[in-house]
Amino acid sequence: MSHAPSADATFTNPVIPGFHPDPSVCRVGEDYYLVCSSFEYFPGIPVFHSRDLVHWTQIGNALDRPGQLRLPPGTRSSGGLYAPTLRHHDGRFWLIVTNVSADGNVLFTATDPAGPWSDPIRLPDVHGIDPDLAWDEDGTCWCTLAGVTQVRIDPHTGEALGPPRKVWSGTPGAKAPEAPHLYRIGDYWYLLIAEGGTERCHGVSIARGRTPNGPFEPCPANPVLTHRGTDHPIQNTGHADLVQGPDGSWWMVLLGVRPGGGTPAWHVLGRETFLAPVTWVDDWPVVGEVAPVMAAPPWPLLPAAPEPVRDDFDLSELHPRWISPRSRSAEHCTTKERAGWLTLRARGGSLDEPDVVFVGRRQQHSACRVRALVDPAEGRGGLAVRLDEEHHYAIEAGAGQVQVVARIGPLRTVVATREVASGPLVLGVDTEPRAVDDPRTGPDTVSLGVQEPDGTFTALAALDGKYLSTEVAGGFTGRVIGVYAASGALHTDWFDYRPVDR
Ligand code: 6LW
Repeated sequence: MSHAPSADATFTNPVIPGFHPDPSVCRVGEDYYLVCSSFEYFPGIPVFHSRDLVHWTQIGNALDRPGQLRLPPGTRSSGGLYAPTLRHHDGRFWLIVTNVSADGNVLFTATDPAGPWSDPIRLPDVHGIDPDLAWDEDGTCWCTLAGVTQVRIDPHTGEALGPPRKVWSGTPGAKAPEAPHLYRIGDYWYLLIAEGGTERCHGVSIARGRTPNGPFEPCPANPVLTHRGTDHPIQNTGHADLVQGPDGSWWMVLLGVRPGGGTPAWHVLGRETFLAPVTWVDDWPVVGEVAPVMAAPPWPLLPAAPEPVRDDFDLSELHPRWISPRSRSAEHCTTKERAGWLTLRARGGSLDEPDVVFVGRRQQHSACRVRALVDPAEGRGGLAVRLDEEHHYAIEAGAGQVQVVARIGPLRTVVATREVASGPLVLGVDTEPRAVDDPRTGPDTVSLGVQEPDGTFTALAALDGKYLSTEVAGGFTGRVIGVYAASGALHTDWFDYRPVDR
Protein backbone atom coordinates (compact mmCIF):
# COMPACT_ATOMS: atom_id res chain seq x y z
CA MET A 1 0.00 0.00 0.00
CA SER A 2 1.43 3.43 -0.83
CA HIS A 3 0.92 6.49 1.30
CA ALA A 4 1.01 10.10 0.26
CA PRO A 5 3.89 12.05 1.77
CA SER A 6 2.69 14.26 4.60
CA ALA A 7 3.64 17.90 4.92
CA ASP A 8 3.86 17.61 8.69
CA ALA A 9 5.88 20.29 10.40
CA THR A 10 6.69 18.01 13.31
CA PHE A 11 7.27 14.40 14.24
CA THR A 12 6.93 12.59 17.53
CA ASN A 13 9.67 11.00 19.62
CA PRO A 14 10.24 8.19 20.40
CA VAL A 15 10.22 7.05 16.77
CA ILE A 16 10.04 3.42 17.96
CA PRO A 17 8.18 3.40 21.28
CA GLY A 18 8.27 0.62 23.84
CA PHE A 19 11.07 -1.74 24.81
CA HIS A 20 13.36 -1.13 21.81
CA PRO A 21 16.78 -0.23 23.23
CA ASP A 22 20.31 0.02 21.85
CA PRO A 23 19.28 1.05 18.32
CA SER A 24 21.73 0.48 15.50
CA VAL A 25 20.87 1.85 12.08
CA CYS A 26 22.18 1.63 8.54
CA ARG A 27 21.25 3.19 5.24
CA VAL A 28 21.26 1.47 1.86
CA GLY A 29 20.16 3.82 -0.92
CA GLU A 30 16.74 5.12 0.02
CA ASP A 31 16.15 2.49 2.67
CA TYR A 32 16.96 2.54 6.36
CA TYR A 33 17.15 -0.49 8.59
CA LEU A 34 17.34 -0.51 12.37
CA VAL A 35 17.79 -3.24 14.98
CA CYS A 36 17.41 -3.31 18.77
CA SER A 37 18.38 -5.54 21.70
CA SER A 38 15.89 -8.23 22.71
CA PHE A 39 17.47 -9.95 25.80
CA GLU A 40 15.72 -13.15 26.89
CA TYR A 41 13.00 -13.04 24.26
CA PHE A 42 12.60 -15.30 21.24
CA PRO A 43 12.59 -14.51 18.37
CA GLY A 44 15.42 -12.04 18.87
CA ILE A 45 16.64 -8.74 17.41
CA PRO A 46 13.65 -6.91 15.92
CA VAL A 47 14.42 -5.46 12.48
CA PHE A 48 12.70 -2.27 11.30
CA HIS A 49 12.54 -0.54 7.92
CA SER A 50 11.96 3.11 7.12
CA ARG A 51 12.29 5.49 4.20
CA ASP A 52 12.19 8.69 6.23
CA LEU A 53 13.96 7.82 9.54
CA VAL A 54 10.77 8.79 11.41
CA HIS A 55 8.24 6.09 10.61
CA TRP A 56 9.46 2.54 11.15
CA THR A 57 7.80 -0.77 10.33
CA GLN A 58 8.95 -4.03 11.86
CA ILE A 59 9.86 -6.39 9.01
CA GLY A 60 11.08 -9.31 11.06
CA ASN A 61 13.35 -10.56 13.80
CA ALA A 62 16.86 -11.37 12.65
CA LEU A 63 17.26 -14.41 14.91
CA ASP A 64 14.05 -16.33 14.40
CA ARG A 65 15.33 -19.93 14.30
CA PRO A 66 16.36 -21.80 17.43
CA GLY A 67 19.64 -22.68 15.68
CA GLN A 68 20.51 -18.98 15.53
CA LEU A 69 19.58 -18.08 19.08
CA ARG A 70 20.43 -20.28 22.02
CA LEU A 71 18.67 -19.14 25.20
CA PRO A 72 19.24 -22.08 27.56
CA PRO A 73 16.60 -22.74 30.25
CA GLY A 74 18.80 -20.99 32.84
CA THR A 75 18.84 -17.76 30.82
CA ARG A 76 17.93 -15.03 33.27
CA SER A 77 15.58 -12.20 32.41
CA SER A 78 17.67 -9.36 30.93
CA GLY A 79 20.21 -12.01 29.84
CA GLY A 80 20.37 -13.19 26.24
CA LEU A 81 20.98 -10.72 23.43
CA TYR A 82 22.64 -7.38 24.10
CA ALA A 83 23.30 -4.44 21.83
CA PRO A 84 23.53 -5.41 18.15
CA THR A 85 25.30 -3.46 15.42
CA LEU A 86 23.84 -3.51 11.90
CA ARG A 87 25.98 -2.56 8.91
CA HIS A 88 25.88 -2.95 5.12
CA HIS A 89 29.15 -3.83 3.45
CA ASP A 90 30.13 -5.55 0.24
CA GLY A 91 26.54 -6.13 -0.86
CA ARG A 92 25.46 -7.76 2.37
CA PHE A 93 23.98 -6.87 5.73
CA TRP A 94 26.11 -7.73 8.73
CA LEU A 95 24.73 -8.05 12.23
CA ILE A 96 26.94 -8.60 15.26
CA VAL A 97 25.54 -9.10 18.75
CA THR A 98 26.46 -10.58 22.13
CA ASN A 99 24.52 -13.50 23.59
CA VAL A 100 25.56 -13.10 27.23
CA SER A 101 23.74 -16.32 28.17
CA ALA A 102 25.24 -18.74 25.67
CA ASP A 103 27.48 -18.05 22.72
CA GLY A 104 29.17 -14.73 23.44
CA ASN A 105 29.73 -12.67 20.31
CA VAL A 106 28.02 -13.92 17.17
CA LEU A 107 27.76 -12.56 13.66
CA PHE A 108 25.07 -13.05 11.02
CA THR A 109 24.69 -11.98 7.40
CA ALA A 110 21.71 -11.48 5.09
CA THR A 111 21.03 -10.12 1.65
CA ASP A 112 17.57 -9.02 2.75
CA PRO A 113 17.32 -7.65 6.32
CA ALA A 114 13.77 -9.06 6.51
CA GLY A 115 15.49 -12.43 6.46
CA PRO A 116 16.49 -15.11 6.25
CA TRP A 117 19.64 -14.34 8.26
CA SER A 118 22.52 -16.80 8.19
CA ASP A 119 23.42 -19.28 10.84
CA PRO A 120 25.66 -17.76 13.52
CA ILE A 121 29.36 -17.24 12.96
CA ARG A 122 30.92 -17.43 16.41
CA LEU A 123 33.74 -15.16 17.57
CA PRO A 124 35.15 -17.26 20.42
CA ASP A 125 38.23 -15.06 20.87
CA VAL A 126 36.41 -11.74 20.81
CA HIS A 127 35.36 -10.88 24.34
CA GLY A 128 33.18 -8.09 25.67
CA ILE A 129 29.72 -6.69 24.97
CA ASP A 130 28.43 -4.15 22.47
CA PRO A 131 30.45 -5.28 19.42
CA ASP A 132 30.69 -2.90 16.47
CA LEU A 133 31.83 -3.61 12.91
CA ALA A 134 33.70 -1.17 10.68
CA TRP A 135 35.69 -1.76 7.50
CA ASP A 136 38.82 0.15 6.61
CA GLU A 137 39.43 1.26 3.00
CA ASP A 138 41.71 -1.75 2.51
CA GLY A 139 38.98 -4.16 3.63
CA THR A 140 40.28 -4.69 7.16
CA CYS A 141 37.37 -5.38 9.51
CA TRP A 142 37.58 -3.83 12.99
CA CYS A 143 35.44 -5.06 15.84
CA THR A 144 35.24 -2.47 18.63
CA LEU A 145 33.70 -3.40 21.97
CA ALA A 146 32.69 -1.88 25.32
CA GLY A 147 35.67 -0.82 27.34
CA VAL A 148 36.68 0.45 24.72
CA THR A 149 38.71 -2.32 23.08
CA GLN A 150 39.28 -3.18 19.47
CA VAL A 151 40.31 -6.27 17.58
CA ARG A 152 40.84 -6.99 13.90
CA ILE A 153 38.64 -9.89 12.78
CA ASP A 154 37.85 -12.01 9.77
CA PRO A 155 34.08 -11.52 9.64
CA HIS A 156 33.69 -14.56 7.38
CA THR A 157 35.11 -16.95 9.95
CA GLY A 158 34.81 -15.03 13.22
CA GLU A 159 38.53 -15.40 13.80
CA ALA A 160 40.37 -12.71 15.79
CA LEU A 161 43.39 -11.61 13.73
CA GLY A 162 45.33 -10.09 16.58
CA PRO A 163 45.15 -9.29 20.28
CA PRO A 164 42.51 -6.85 21.57
CA ARG A 165 43.79 -3.31 22.14
CA LYS A 166 42.34 -0.64 24.37
CA VAL A 167 41.61 2.33 22.12
CA TRP A 168 39.82 4.72 24.47
CA SER A 169 38.50 4.80 28.05
CA GLY A 170 35.96 7.56 27.58
CA THR A 171 35.81 10.57 29.87
CA PRO A 172 38.04 10.12 32.94
CA GLY A 173 35.85 9.21 35.92
CA ALA A 174 32.75 8.34 33.87
CA LYS A 175 31.58 4.77 34.30
CA ALA A 176 30.79 2.17 31.64
CA PRO A 177 32.34 3.37 28.37
CA GLU A 178 30.28 1.16 26.04
CA ALA A 179 28.19 0.96 22.88
CA PRO A 180 31.04 1.94 20.55
CA HIS A 181 30.38 2.68 16.91
CA LEU A 182 33.26 3.54 14.58
CA TYR A 183 32.79 5.54 11.36
CA ARG A 184 34.83 7.15 8.66
CA ILE A 185 33.36 10.63 8.15
CA GLY A 186 35.33 13.12 6.08
CA ASP A 187 38.98 13.16 7.11
CA TYR A 188 38.50 11.43 10.45
CA TRP A 189 37.58 8.15 12.02
CA TYR A 190 35.02 8.84 14.74
CA LEU A 191 34.54 6.63 17.77
CA LEU A 192 31.10 7.24 19.26
CA ILE A 193 30.38 5.72 22.69
CA ALA A 194 27.87 5.79 25.53
CA GLU A 195 29.07 6.42 29.06
CA GLY A 196 27.77 7.07 32.55
CA GLY A 197 25.72 3.84 32.65
CA THR A 198 22.35 3.22 31.04
CA GLU A 199 20.47 4.92 33.90
CA ARG A 200 19.89 8.63 34.57
CA CYS A 201 23.57 9.56 34.02
CA HIS A 202 23.70 8.05 30.53
CA GLY A 203 25.30 10.10 27.80
CA VAL A 204 26.97 10.03 24.41
CA SER A 205 30.60 11.01 23.89
CA ILE A 206 32.86 10.96 20.86
CA ALA A 207 36.53 10.93 19.93
CA ARG A 208 38.28 11.13 16.58
CA GLY A 209 41.51 9.98 15.01
CA ARG A 210 43.19 9.68 11.65
CA THR A 211 43.10 5.88 11.55
CA PRO A 212 40.41 3.41 12.62
CA ASN A 213 42.50 2.19 15.53
CA GLY A 214 43.44 5.57 16.93
CA PRO A 215 44.97 7.34 18.66
CA PHE A 216 41.67 9.04 19.43
CA GLU A 217 41.30 12.62 20.60
CA PRO A 218 38.16 13.18 22.74
CA CYS A 219 35.74 15.91 21.71
CA PRO A 220 36.23 18.94 24.01
CA ALA A 221 32.43 19.25 24.27
CA ASN A 222 31.86 15.70 25.60
CA PRO A 223 29.30 14.49 26.41
CA VAL A 224 27.79 15.53 23.10
CA LEU A 225 24.42 14.39 24.44
CA THR A 226 23.10 13.80 27.95
CA HIS A 227 19.97 14.65 29.92
CA ARG A 228 21.59 13.89 33.26
CA GLY A 229 20.61 16.27 36.05
CA THR A 230 17.77 17.81 34.05
CA ASP A 231 14.01 17.63 34.45
CA HIS A 232 13.64 16.75 30.78
CA PRO A 233 10.73 14.33 30.15
CA ILE A 234 13.12 12.09 28.20
CA GLN A 235 15.88 10.66 30.41
CA ASN A 236 18.76 8.13 30.21
CA THR A 237 19.63 9.35 26.69
CA GLY A 238 22.58 7.42 25.32
CA HIS A 239 23.63 4.37 23.29
CA ALA A 240 23.50 6.09 19.92
CA ASP A 241 24.28 5.43 16.27
CA LEU A 242 24.79 7.95 13.45
CA VAL A 243 23.18 7.95 10.02
CA GLN A 244 22.70 10.35 7.12
CA GLY A 245 19.22 11.50 6.08
CA PRO A 246 18.03 11.31 2.46
CA ASP A 247 19.36 14.87 1.92
CA GLY A 248 22.80 14.13 3.37
CA SER A 249 22.07 15.74 6.75
CA TRP A 250 23.17 13.84 9.86
CA TRP A 251 20.96 12.19 12.46
CA MET A 252 21.39 10.16 15.58
CA VAL A 253 19.25 7.27 16.79
CA LEU A 254 19.57 6.70 20.52
CA LEU A 255 17.84 5.18 23.47
CA GLY A 256 15.96 7.12 26.10
CA VAL A 257 13.24 6.53 28.68
CA ARG A 258 10.11 8.40 29.70
CA PRO A 259 9.82 8.17 33.49
CA GLY A 260 6.54 9.09 35.19
CA GLY A 261 5.13 9.58 38.66
CA GLY A 262 6.71 11.21 41.70
CA THR A 263 10.21 10.54 42.95
CA PRO A 264 12.47 8.86 41.87
CA ALA A 265 10.15 8.50 38.80
CA TRP A 266 9.60 5.14 37.18
CA HIS A 267 9.77 4.14 33.52
CA VAL A 268 7.59 1.25 32.47
CA LEU A 269 7.95 0.98 28.68
CA GLY A 270 11.61 0.05 28.75
CA ARG A 271 14.27 1.98 26.87
CA GLU A 272 12.86 3.33 23.61
CA THR A 273 14.36 4.52 20.30
CA PHE A 274 14.55 8.28 19.67
CA LEU A 275 15.79 10.37 16.74
CA ALA A 276 17.76 13.63 16.95
CA PRO A 277 19.36 15.93 14.35
CA VAL A 278 23.12 16.33 14.23
CA THR A 279 25.12 19.21 12.78
CA TRP A 280 28.90 19.49 12.53
CA VAL A 281 31.03 22.31 13.93
CA ASP A 282 34.82 22.14 13.56
CA ASP A 283 34.44 18.52 12.50
CA TRP A 284 32.67 17.60 15.76
CA PRO A 285 29.02 16.56 15.94
CA VAL A 286 26.55 18.81 17.73
CA VAL A 287 23.38 16.99 18.73
CA GLY A 288 20.08 18.88 18.61
CA GLU A 289 17.47 18.59 21.31
CA VAL A 290 15.80 15.22 21.80
CA ALA A 291 12.23 16.29 22.49
CA PRO A 292 8.82 14.59 22.42
CA VAL A 293 7.80 16.88 19.53
CA MET A 294 10.52 17.55 16.96
CA ALA A 295 10.78 19.79 13.90
CA ALA A 296 10.22 17.55 10.88
CA PRO A 297 13.17 16.96 8.56
CA PRO A 298 13.03 18.67 5.17
CA TRP A 299 12.15 15.52 3.24
CA PRO A 300 8.62 14.11 2.86
CA LEU A 301 7.51 11.94 5.74
CA LEU A 302 5.92 8.69 4.65
CA PRO A 303 3.68 7.46 7.42
CA ALA A 304 3.56 3.71 7.71
CA ALA A 305 0.22 1.98 7.35
CA PRO A 306 -1.55 2.27 10.71
CA GLU A 307 -0.99 -0.75 12.93
CA PRO A 308 -4.13 -2.86 13.13
CA VAL A 309 -5.69 -2.96 16.60
CA ARG A 310 -6.63 -6.61 16.35
CA ASP A 311 -4.55 -9.69 15.76
CA ASP A 312 -7.00 -12.49 15.11
CA PHE A 313 -4.44 -15.25 14.67
CA ASP A 314 -5.88 -16.30 11.31
CA LEU A 315 -2.44 -16.63 9.70
CA SER A 316 -0.24 -19.64 10.25
CA GLU A 317 2.77 -17.48 11.23
CA LEU A 318 2.66 -14.98 14.07
CA HIS A 319 3.45 -11.34 13.27
CA PRO A 320 7.08 -10.52 14.22
CA ARG A 321 5.85 -8.33 17.09
CA TRP A 322 4.98 -11.46 19.11
CA ILE A 323 7.76 -12.58 21.44
CA SER A 324 8.18 -15.24 24.11
CA PRO A 325 10.63 -15.67 26.96
CA ARG A 326 13.50 -18.03 25.97
CA SER A 327 11.82 -20.24 23.41
CA ARG A 328 8.72 -20.79 21.37
CA SER A 329 8.11 -24.19 19.87
CA ALA A 330 5.18 -25.31 17.73
CA GLU A 331 4.44 -27.90 20.40
CA HIS A 332 3.64 -25.14 22.91
CA CYS A 333 2.46 -22.33 20.65
CA THR A 334 0.54 -22.83 17.44
CA THR A 335 -2.19 -21.36 15.27
CA LYS A 336 -2.62 -24.66 13.47
CA GLU A 337 -4.40 -26.67 16.15
CA ARG A 338 -7.66 -24.72 16.25
CA ALA A 339 -8.26 -22.68 13.10
CA GLY A 340 -8.23 -18.95 13.77
CA TRP A 341 -7.07 -19.38 17.36
CA LEU A 342 -3.68 -19.20 19.03
CA THR A 343 -3.21 -22.29 21.18
CA LEU A 344 -0.71 -22.18 24.04
CA ARG A 345 0.13 -25.40 25.85
CA ALA A 346 1.76 -25.07 29.27
CA ARG A 347 5.17 -26.65 29.82
CA GLY A 348 4.42 -26.79 33.53
CA GLY A 349 5.59 -23.40 34.67
CA SER A 350 3.47 -20.43 35.73
CA LEU A 351 4.42 -16.81 34.99
CA ASP A 352 6.72 -17.08 38.01
CA GLU A 353 8.83 -19.70 36.25
CA PRO A 354 11.34 -19.28 33.44
CA ASP A 355 9.64 -21.95 31.31
CA VAL A 356 6.25 -20.21 31.19
CA VAL A 357 4.51 -20.39 27.82
CA PHE A 358 3.79 -16.72 27.18
CA VAL A 359 3.32 -14.86 23.89
CA GLY A 360 3.21 -11.10 24.11
CA ARG A 361 3.90 -7.78 22.46
CA ARG A 362 5.67 -4.76 23.85
CA GLN A 363 3.55 -2.14 25.59
CA GLN A 364 4.32 0.90 23.44
CA HIS A 365 2.01 3.60 24.80
CA SER A 366 1.68 4.84 28.34
CA ALA A 367 -2.11 4.66 28.01
CA CYS A 368 -3.36 1.54 26.30
CA ARG A 369 -6.34 -0.79 26.27
CA VAL A 370 -5.80 -4.49 25.77
CA ARG A 371 -8.53 -7.10 25.33
CA ALA A 372 -8.21 -10.79 24.51
CA LEU A 373 -10.90 -13.39 23.88
CA VAL A 374 -9.64 -16.54 25.56
CA ASP A 375 -11.03 -20.02 26.05
CA PRO A 376 -9.69 -21.67 29.21
CA ALA A 377 -11.80 -24.85 28.80
CA GLU A 378 -8.69 -27.06 28.68
CA GLY A 379 -6.60 -25.44 31.41
CA ARG A 380 -5.64 -22.25 33.16
CA GLY A 381 -4.12 -19.13 31.73
CA GLY A 382 -4.81 -15.55 30.96
CA LEU A 383 -3.61 -12.10 30.09
CA ALA A 384 -0.50 -10.68 31.75
CA VAL A 385 1.62 -7.56 31.92
CA ARG A 386 5.15 -8.96 32.23
CA LEU A 387 8.44 -7.40 33.25
CA ASP A 388 10.03 -10.66 34.35
CA GLU A 389 9.31 -13.76 36.45
CA GLU A 390 9.22 -11.69 39.63
CA HIS A 391 7.31 -8.69 38.37
CA HIS A 392 4.00 -9.16 36.59
CA TYR A 393 0.27 -8.67 36.96
CA ALA A 394 -2.17 -11.12 35.40
CA ILE A 395 -5.82 -11.86 35.03
CA GLU A 396 -6.02 -15.62 34.94
CA ALA A 397 -9.03 -17.77 33.98
CA GLY A 398 -9.80 -21.42 34.70
CA ALA A 399 -12.33 -23.69 36.40
CA GLY A 400 -15.17 -21.16 36.31
CA GLN A 401 -13.18 -18.37 37.97
CA VAL A 402 -11.01 -15.45 37.10
CA GLN A 403 -8.31 -14.20 39.45
CA VAL A 404 -6.14 -11.12 39.40
CA VAL A 405 -2.66 -12.15 40.47
CA ALA A 406 0.14 -9.74 41.38
CA ARG A 407 3.75 -10.88 41.65
CA ILE A 408 6.10 -8.24 43.05
CA GLY A 409 9.57 -9.40 44.00
CA PRO A 410 9.28 -12.52 46.18
CA LEU A 411 5.59 -11.87 46.97
CA ARG A 412 2.69 -13.36 45.04
CA THR A 413 -0.87 -12.35 45.91
CA VAL A 414 -4.31 -13.12 44.55
CA VAL A 415 -5.78 -9.63 44.56
CA ALA A 416 -9.33 -10.41 43.39
CA THR A 417 -11.45 -13.41 42.41
CA ARG A 418 -14.71 -13.64 40.54
CA GLU A 419 -16.89 -16.53 39.39
CA VAL A 420 -17.54 -16.57 35.64
CA ALA A 421 -19.75 -18.63 33.31
CA SER A 422 -17.95 -21.43 31.53
CA GLY A 423 -16.85 -20.81 27.94
CA PRO A 424 -14.75 -18.20 26.19
CA LEU A 425 -14.45 -14.79 27.85
CA VAL A 426 -12.78 -11.45 27.20
CA LEU A 427 -10.00 -10.50 29.61
CA GLY A 428 -8.69 -6.95 29.70
CA VAL A 429 -5.88 -4.70 30.86
CA ASP A 430 -6.00 -0.91 30.86
CA THR A 431 -2.99 1.27 31.65
CA GLU A 432 -3.46 4.91 32.58
CA PRO A 433 -0.77 7.42 33.57
CA ARG A 434 -1.37 9.05 36.95
CA ALA A 435 -1.43 12.70 37.95
CA VAL A 436 1.23 13.21 40.60
CA ASP A 437 -0.30 14.32 43.90
CA ASP A 438 2.29 12.82 46.23
CA PRO A 439 6.06 12.30 45.85
CA ARG A 440 5.34 8.57 45.97
CA THR A 441 2.71 8.57 43.23
CA GLY A 442 3.46 5.79 40.76
CA PRO A 443 3.77 6.33 37.01
CA ASP A 444 0.48 4.68 36.05
CA THR A 445 -2.39 2.48 37.11
CA VAL A 446 -2.73 -0.99 35.64
CA SER A 447 -6.34 -2.21 35.75
CA LEU A 448 -7.15 -5.85 35.11
CA GLY A 449 -10.62 -7.26 34.62
CA VAL A 450 -13.23 -8.88 32.42
CA GLN A 451 -15.55 -7.69 29.70
CA GLU A 452 -19.24 -8.17 30.50
CA PRO A 453 -21.63 -9.66 27.93
CA ASP A 454 -22.91 -6.13 27.19
CA GLY A 455 -19.38 -5.05 26.23
CA THR A 456 -18.64 -2.96 29.32
CA PHE A 457 -15.39 -3.57 31.17
CA THR A 458 -15.29 -4.42 34.87
CA ALA A 459 -11.92 -3.80 36.48
CA LEU A 460 -11.39 -6.30 39.30
CA ALA A 461 -8.19 -4.60 40.46
CA ALA A 462 -6.40 -1.31 39.83
CA LEU A 463 -2.72 -1.72 40.72
CA ASP A 464 0.16 0.72 41.00
CA GLY A 465 2.28 0.42 37.87
CA LYS A 466 5.52 1.35 39.64
CA TYR A 467 6.02 -2.30 40.62
CA LEU A 468 6.21 -3.17 36.93
CA SER A 469 8.87 -0.55 36.20
CA THR A 470 12.57 -0.90 35.49
CA GLU A 471 13.39 1.17 38.58
CA VAL A 472 11.71 -1.52 40.74
CA ALA A 473 12.36 -4.72 38.77
CA GLY A 474 15.85 -3.80 37.55
CA GLY A 475 17.24 -5.01 34.26
CA PHE A 476 17.20 -3.85 30.68
CA THR A 477 13.77 -4.70 29.30
CA GLY A 478 10.27 -3.19 29.47
CA ARG A 479 6.69 -4.29 29.77
CA VAL A 480 5.39 -6.97 27.45
CA ILE A 481 1.63 -7.68 27.43
CA GLY A 482 0.38 -11.04 26.28
CA VAL A 483 -1.37 -14.32 26.87
CA TYR A 484 0.00 -17.34 28.70
CA ALA A 485 -0.87 -20.89 29.66
CA ALA A 486 -0.17 -21.84 33.29
CA SER A 487 -1.53 -25.37 33.01
CA GLY A 488 -3.15 -27.37 30.20
CA ALA A 489 -4.02 -25.23 27.20
CA LEU A 490 -5.26 -21.70 26.68
CA HIS A 491 -6.82 -20.79 23.34
CA THR A 492 -6.95 -17.14 22.23
CA ASP A 493 -9.28 -16.11 19.40
CA TRP A 494 -8.12 -12.50 19.12
CA PHE A 495 -5.97 -9.93 20.91
CA ASP A 496 -6.62 -6.19 20.69
CA TYR A 497 -4.02 -3.58 21.59
CA ARG A 498 -5.29 -0.02 21.31
CA PRO A 499 -3.29 3.10 22.22
CA VAL A 500 -5.54 5.50 24.14
CA ASP A 501 -5.31 9.14 23.05
CA ARG A 502 -5.00 11.42 25.99
C1 6LW B 1 24.12 -2.61 26.57
C2 6LW B 1 24.84 -1.37 26.88
C3 6LW B 1 23.72 -0.59 27.37
O1 6LW B 1 24.90 -3.70 26.31
O2 6LW B 1 22.93 -1.40 28.11
O3 6LW B 1 22.56 1.36 27.28
C4 6LW B 1 23.31 -2.72 27.82
N1 6LW B 1 23.51 0.59 27.00
O4 6LW B 1 25.47 -0.77 25.82
C5 6LW B 1 22.11 -3.56 27.63
O5 6LW B 1 21.22 -2.96 26.74
